[in-house]
Formats: sequence, C-alpha cells, structure tokens
Amino acid sequence: MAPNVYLGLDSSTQGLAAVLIRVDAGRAEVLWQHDLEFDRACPEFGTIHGVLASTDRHVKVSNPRMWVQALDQMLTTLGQSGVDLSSLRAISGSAQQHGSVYLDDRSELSRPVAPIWMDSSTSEECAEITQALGGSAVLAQRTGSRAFERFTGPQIRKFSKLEPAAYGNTSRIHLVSSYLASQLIDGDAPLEPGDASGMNLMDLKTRDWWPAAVAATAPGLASRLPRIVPSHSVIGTLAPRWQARLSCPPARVIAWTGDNSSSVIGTGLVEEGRVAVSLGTSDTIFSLMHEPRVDTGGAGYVFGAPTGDYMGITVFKNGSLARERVRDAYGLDWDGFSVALRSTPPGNHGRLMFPWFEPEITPHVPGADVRRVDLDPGDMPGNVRAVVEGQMMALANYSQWMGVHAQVIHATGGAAINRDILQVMADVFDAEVAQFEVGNAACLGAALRAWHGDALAAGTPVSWADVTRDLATPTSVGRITPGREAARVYAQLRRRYAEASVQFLRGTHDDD
Ligand code: XUL
Repeated sequence: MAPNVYLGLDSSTQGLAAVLIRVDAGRAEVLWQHDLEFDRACPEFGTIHGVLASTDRHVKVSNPRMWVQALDQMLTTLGQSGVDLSSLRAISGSAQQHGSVYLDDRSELSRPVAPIWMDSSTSEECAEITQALGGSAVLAQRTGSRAFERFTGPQIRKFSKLEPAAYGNTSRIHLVSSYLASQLIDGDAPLEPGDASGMNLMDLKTRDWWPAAVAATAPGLASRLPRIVPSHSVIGTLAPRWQARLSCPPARVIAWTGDNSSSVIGTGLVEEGRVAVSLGTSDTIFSLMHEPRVDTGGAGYVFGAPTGDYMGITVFKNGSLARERVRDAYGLDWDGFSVALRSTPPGNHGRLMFPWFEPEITPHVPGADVRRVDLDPGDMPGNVRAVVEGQMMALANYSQWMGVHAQVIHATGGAAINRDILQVMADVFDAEVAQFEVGNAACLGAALRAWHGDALAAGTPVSWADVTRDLATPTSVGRITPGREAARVYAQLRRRYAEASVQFLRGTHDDD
C-alpha cells in the first residue's frame, strides 16, 4: 500500500501549529512541522499573546478573523514548502477550548470578537444557570462539570443578555474548533463530544445536547447550536480552493476537537492509568477514563475523549504566562531561569508562591493576586523556584480527585522541553517524567486522529494502540527520575501549600 499523508493543525491561544505525518505500512513519521505566533504573524489585529486588550481584566476576547487569516497563512506556507501532498488523505485539528464564534445567516460574524477560555466575566450567568438546573451537583453529574465562567454556555448567556440584538442576529454559534473546521470544508462543521463537553450544555452520557441546559442558557439557543457527531466522523472534504493551494486531492476532513482531548491521543493516553501534564498557556493534568468519575469537589471536569471514552482534567490559568512573568521580572532568559532553579534546593527553604498573576481557575481566585510566604519579591532564584514549585504542587494537589497514581507522567507543552522544570515535576509527583519527540501533543493528536478517522472511513480501521505507537509513545531514554529526599520534602510541603492556599482563599493568611 502506498504511503498516506495526514495533516494535523492546532489553533491555540497564542498561535497556530501544523504537523504533517506520513504513514507507511502502519509506521508513522513526521514529514513537516511549522508554527506561527498570532502577535507576530497577524500584527494588524493587535493581540498580546493572542488576546485583545480589555479594560476589564476578567474579559478576555480574541478576533476570529485572525484565526482564519493564520490558517490561510499556514496553508500557503505548507503549499510552498515543496512537500509532496499528492497523497494527503485527511486533515483534522484542535483548538483552544470553550471559545465561541457567533455567525449570522450569511456566515458573517454577528459578534466581532470571540470570548476565549481565559475569560472569567460570567459569574452571574454561572449562578443563574446553576440555579435553574437544580444546583452544581446536578450540572456536574449531567454535563461533567459544574458551571465555569469560561465555559461556552455561561458565555452565550452573557452575550444574549448584554447584546440581545446581536444575539438575535446570530444563527450559528461555533466553538473555535468547529469554526476553523468549517473554513476547511467551506461549510458548517458539526461539533464532537470532546469539545462540546466544555460548554455546560452537553449530556455527557448521551453525547447530545441536554435540552434543560440549552433552555436555561439562552432563548432560542437549540437552533443556533451545531450538531454533535462522533469524534472520528468525516465531516466533509477539503474545499477546492484549499486543494488548489496545496496541490492535493480532496482529502477527508475529520471533526476537530478541543486541544486537551486531542492531547489525549498526542500523549498516548489511550489506556486508563496513564497521566499527562501539559505545560502550555494553561497548565493541565489529564487522564483517560472508561467511565466518567465526576469531581464532587469541583476542581476538575470530565470531558469526552476522542476514543469514545472520557477524560478527567484539571486546568490552571496561570501556566506559561506566569512563568514568563517571573522570568521577565528578573530579566532572565530560559537558560538563566534554569540556572536559578538548579541553584535552589527542593522545598526552597519553605519559601512559597501562589502565582495568581491572573484570576485563577484552580483554585477559584476571582481577582489577580500573587501571594508569597516567607519569600522576598527581590529574591530572584527564590521566586523562580517558588513559581515552578507552586504550579507543580497545585497540579498534584488538585488532581487527586482523578484517583490516578501514575508511575510515569507524560509531559508535553512548550515548557516540557525544560528538564529543570520537569525535575521539579518528578520530585513533587514522586514519579518518572517522560518527554516526547513531538512537543505539541494537541497538534500531533490531530494528525493521528486524521489517520484514525480516515482508516475507519476507508473500511480499514486501525487501533488507537497502533495509531499512537510510533509518535505518541514517550521516549524511553532520558527519563527524569524523582530524587528520594526531594520527594520526601515535597510530600510535606504539599500539605503546607494546600493549607496556606485555603487560608488565602478564606482571607485568613497574610502575605509576608
Ligand atoms: C481547558 C482550558 C484550556 C484551553 C487552552 O478547559 O480551558 O486548557 O483549552 O487552550
């Protein structure tokens, strides 16, 4: 059988990535990769880290036209790359979750901006939806998550209340993933359960809209929502204009999903018991679940997974931007950041940081408020270690509800190339940490999902184990192992961190 080529795309908060893979006799290899950053590639939109400026720090929006322009640029670059695309069989993609795009009946934007996952301006709408549906526990049981401010349902409700005319003029509401998939097919793409479960609108068990939640969210919402199809669905073929651009055949387009659910595939979490940590704009920790185990404590969510299973996930807003804030505050580059990490001991002599530079999702911190314990802001190495330790301890503490005690953590995301950061992860979790050859798991997951969906549609299905074997299995060499003494230090410090965190949230702990 001739080799097949598959394209994966990932539209994240800060940029667009592409990876092209070649599959020959069941073996996969990377052919081509490319990344672009929105701020630099599309400067006319004036975003900072992919987000438009706002006077209200709870409001975080972006411009959907920028995402489309970036897609256009990416496909032009690929078309001009010299790579032979005559055997491109399928494309899939992923995108930042929860963001919503509003279109009128001519598929033009009925709202010029799209609220994104960093937005935390819908507390009122979360409370209204929760009350209408009988409380947080009911909502969590039914949709996988209690109401969260960035989730699409509360965002849609806010828009319908504040801009009723523009809402009235809206005939379709897409997620970022289905909006970009629509561009590829020049049509109206459906959603799939992985991304649709981040809306507070989908019934996790039936994988279809939950009518009560739809009714409680906004008037006339049902007709504005796309259909939900299984993740592996072929949703159309690549539109002729793109075929011409890429000199490729009418490739299948497989439903796009959210970046986290795509990363389930890209980090090879196709069996229960494996755990991945993604250190990106958001830091996330997730694992596959055959049956949904909902978090009653409210720190985590259950989404659909592309395999047809479920995934448990906990999300932190203060990820890479918090690490950069600390790095930049002391004029460091990443090498200098690493040197500072290596020059300080595990446990940091008890110096702690709660890196809430932006309102935090986990734990719920409504106002941006960095807190320090026994830590002088002028202490450069102390702050560098404290931000990383704080993030790792929060990841470990707030993911306990998932009930997974992995021996090996699959690390991905931009910061996962930094072995000094990963050493802190290994020590805090008391587990080995493994890296991947392809750093962007969401993007790789999209290419692998394209392969899987195409094979299924062609009547020659491949198992997830086979799909993930070559590229989504963590490297066995160079694994980072926990230090015995460091792990002991963190076992204690994690308790202190959790207690201080609770005190800060109650307002009973003062900064130093
Ligand atoms: C997931 C979440 C973030 C975004 C980042 O719930 O809000 O991880 O998907 O792109």
